[in-house]
Amino acid sequence: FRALGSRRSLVCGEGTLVDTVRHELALACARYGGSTDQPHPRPDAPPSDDRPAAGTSYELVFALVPAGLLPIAAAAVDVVYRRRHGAGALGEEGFLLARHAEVTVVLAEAPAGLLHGLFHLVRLGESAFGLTRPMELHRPATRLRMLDHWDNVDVHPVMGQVERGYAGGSIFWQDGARREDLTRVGAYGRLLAAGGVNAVSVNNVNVHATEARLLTDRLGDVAAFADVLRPYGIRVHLSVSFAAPVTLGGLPTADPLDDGVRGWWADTTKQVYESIPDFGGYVVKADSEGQPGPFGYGRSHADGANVLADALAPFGGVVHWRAFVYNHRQDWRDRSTDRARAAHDHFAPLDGQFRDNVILQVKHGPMDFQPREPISPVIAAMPRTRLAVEFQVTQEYTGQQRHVCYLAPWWSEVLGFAPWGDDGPTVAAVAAGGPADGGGLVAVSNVGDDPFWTGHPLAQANLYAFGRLAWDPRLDPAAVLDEWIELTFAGASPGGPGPVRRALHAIMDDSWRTYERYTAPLGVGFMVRPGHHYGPDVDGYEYTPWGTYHFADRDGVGVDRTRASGTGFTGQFPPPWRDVYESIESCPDELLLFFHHVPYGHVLHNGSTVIQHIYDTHFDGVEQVAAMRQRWERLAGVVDPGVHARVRERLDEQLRCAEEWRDQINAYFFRKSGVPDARGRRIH
Ligand code: GCW
Repeated sequence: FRALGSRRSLVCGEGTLVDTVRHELALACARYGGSTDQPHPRPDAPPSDDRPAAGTSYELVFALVPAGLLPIAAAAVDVVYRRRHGAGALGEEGFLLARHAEVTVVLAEAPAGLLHGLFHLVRLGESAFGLTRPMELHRPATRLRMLDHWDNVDVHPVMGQVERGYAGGSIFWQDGARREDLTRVGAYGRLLAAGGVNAVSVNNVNVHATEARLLTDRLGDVAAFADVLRPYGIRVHLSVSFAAPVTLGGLPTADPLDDGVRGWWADTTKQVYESIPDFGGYVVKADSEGQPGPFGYGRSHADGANVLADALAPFGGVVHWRAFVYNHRQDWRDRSTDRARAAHDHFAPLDGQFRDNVILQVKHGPMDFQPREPISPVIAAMPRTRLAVEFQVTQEYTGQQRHVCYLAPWWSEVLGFAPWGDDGPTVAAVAAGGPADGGGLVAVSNVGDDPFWTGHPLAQANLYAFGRLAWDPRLDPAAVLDEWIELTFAGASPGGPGPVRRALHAIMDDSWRTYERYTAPLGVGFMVRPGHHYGPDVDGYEYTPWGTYHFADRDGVGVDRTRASGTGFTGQFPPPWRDVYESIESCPDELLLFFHHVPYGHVLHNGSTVIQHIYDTHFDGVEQVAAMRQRWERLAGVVDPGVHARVRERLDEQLRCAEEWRDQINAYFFRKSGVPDARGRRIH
């Protein structure tokens, strides 16, 4: 904020979010000696000594157009902007940044645009005030950019308070009650807005008894969070139980086609909007992993989603209906059932049957947030449905915030993937929607009440990067990381951010691929300890009902998902991918074992055999972690000691765990195959 807070600024416009911009600038000015002003002080406002006298020339101006309140450069910029882009080009959240007559100007058509413009300037720092700057128009690629919390009010006996949470307890609740002091929730809103997120769902999609009541008698909790998040342009959403009409309403059924049930959802929703007029909507996990849903009444997921959508429609709310529906009581002996197929089998036939305010929330891969999967074919199968793509910022399968794993390169690859081939739209374009709004991007948050927010301090970069990529999926992950390093460490280290920047890029840029190297090979996935999902256990899930198998035997490994001889999953993709994945020759190496069962001697495109590739990547992965640790060591005394100590402790654990992965995976495949390492390294 130094570049902004040391200047003379003016903020024109009214509304909660404009007040936030003003407030942020005032704080920065108090710290860095600048001043901030507004054009028309209210008649009742006390005279202020530090108000610049009339005629002050401003260096920074924020204005809503067409407010045009002042004879400043805004008017000139405004003319140019309208000629080029037409009115309405900025939308609800966009902004225009220009340098005119030595004034940096941020213009927006709605208050949220000024807030996003403010944070953009914070990122730019001094360069926002350079002599020349071409005019820039910024608007988000997609309207809905949401984080889902898997927070419980109570501490769940198995999952803890935050399901798959690796950063302590919930920032929202403590000891079964809403936290009295919500300062941290407000700071969280500010943090999210700075990245570009504009919606938060506050509670776990597995809705337990206490949490179900957030919809009714505990709605006050949600309203309190909404009050604190609103000044940062963040709407609150709520996970609800499909069985609520029975469990909360006392009705005999939750059948979505029952009039009493429809009425209950309509009345209950009306009450929600009475307390929270800008409430975002509901999130629902139905008929999945034990959650109730429409199947219980012989109804479809469209019937289920639409009843909630109808209740929300009069108020402009949406329902995020999750597509994570599969048989979690599979028989491992049964080779015809394929969990990867499930979402497409259930949902693709329903395309066109959902209301406009239903958003089908699809995990980016067909399985479950593994470090490598193909994209979910559902993303390419429902042109008449609003789709949101779901990511997992919380590192359930990517090291649980004990391992450094910068996920933006992975998300960026997914978002840039073109399901219909290079000439067709990307995944990001599907989420953004065509002429009408798409469903946007959603991610599971990695935040808790940990003093560093995310357990592993470097995991903060994932939270930031999700927001930035949701705003603009074309951003380069390394550039986003650079922004995060600058915002987090600039000024905090005696030698300037240079050494920290170099070290963090070396540690983080490739850390997702490093993680991939020492864990399950070639896209086969899982091989984690059942239940908590941390650390290796090659056969941990092999004979369970969860549908996550690798089928390794003495001859080979991998899942045959071809149409020719396997589960037929490849056929759920449109061309060209249905054929690219079908053929062993064209299937990309990194997904080979996801799609094919191959012998250990099968030669990859990279020239190595499958077995030798397994050995090599596992030895390499561990060496890379050891190098990360050394680099971090050299930052002792350069970064804050508390941060240094925490990251060091985590890197020690990462190295220990990576060695365990290496040794178990290598030993397992050596024992199965009997093929020795061509380089004669030690395999246990
Ligand atoms: O990845 C799995 C997790 C569950 C989670 C589920 C989901 C909230 O292991 O803990 O439940 O996904 O996405 O619904």
